[in-house]
Amino acid sequence: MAQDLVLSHSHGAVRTLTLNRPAALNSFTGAMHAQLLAALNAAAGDAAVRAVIVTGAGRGFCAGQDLNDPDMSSPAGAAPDIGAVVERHYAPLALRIRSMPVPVVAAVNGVAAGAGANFALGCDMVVAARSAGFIQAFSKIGLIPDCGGTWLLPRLLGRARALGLALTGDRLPAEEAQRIGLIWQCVDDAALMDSAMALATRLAALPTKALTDTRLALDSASMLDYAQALALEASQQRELGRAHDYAEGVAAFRDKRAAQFGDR
Ligand code: T3D
Repeated sequence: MAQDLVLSHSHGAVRTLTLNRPAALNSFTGAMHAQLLAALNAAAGDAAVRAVIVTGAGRGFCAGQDLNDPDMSSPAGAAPDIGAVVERHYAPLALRIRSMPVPVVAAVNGVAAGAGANFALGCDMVVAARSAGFIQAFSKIGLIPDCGGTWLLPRLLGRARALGLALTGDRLPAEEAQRIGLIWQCVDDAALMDSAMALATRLAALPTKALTDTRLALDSASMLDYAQALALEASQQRELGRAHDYAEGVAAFRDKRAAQFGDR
């Protein structure tokens, strides 16, 4: 029987996906990639799911590529085609996270290194345990940041800090990551999962389509000029304004009651 390399658990409208290779700090193998993508697709396709948490089993979040994974190696003697690994696994993962129809919260329970760091940073909100740290480990093995790192890091931090972290591969503690705006929140280790669940539950009760459209608008705006961004805002508002959630939000405001959002 195939090993459960990604555990899936639902609590109300929140689906928690746990990377489950703790002995290797949840580093990515081809098999774990396949299970993670399947679990994300299942959450995306389930109308009962309105927020997703990703986290790691054991003391680490994810140490990036499993550097011992035989699935990733090339035929004996051939130079490895790491570009193919990125195309086959990391690009689809990064794009899947960014196109999820529900918000995704990363609960970073321990070290997040290499592609593991950028997998977390690609999520919509990142909550990290105080003992966790983020490491752009790529330069230490002769690679560049992948899994979206080259796009995400300068946007989140500016060029100087992005380049500094990527060149040195130094560990950035969670507290510092919060201070410089790389992540949403750093919390005490014991409070991590409760904090992530409270945040995901709060997001799950909000108008999902508006949340994911907000992600799309912000990501798109960084590549648009001002007039184009305004045009995109108008087009998205036009669509959202015709949807149930907007009517419900306004009605709830007028009736002084809690809104019951349902669009996805
Ligand atoms: O094909 C491709 O390569 C393309 C894709 C590239 C994307 C990438 O992610 S490249 C970056 C790959 N990741 C790394 O280079 C990180 C390697 N790991 C580390 O530097 C350290 O393990 C950490 C800084 C993350 C944590 O250090 P520490 O001291 O807390 O733990 P440790 O003792 O090093 O690791 C614990 C165990 O996990 C250990 O196994 P053992 O000796 O107890 O049996 C270690 O070998 C294993 N482990 C950690 N990271 C990986 C790993 N095993 C395989 N691959 C790993 N990446």
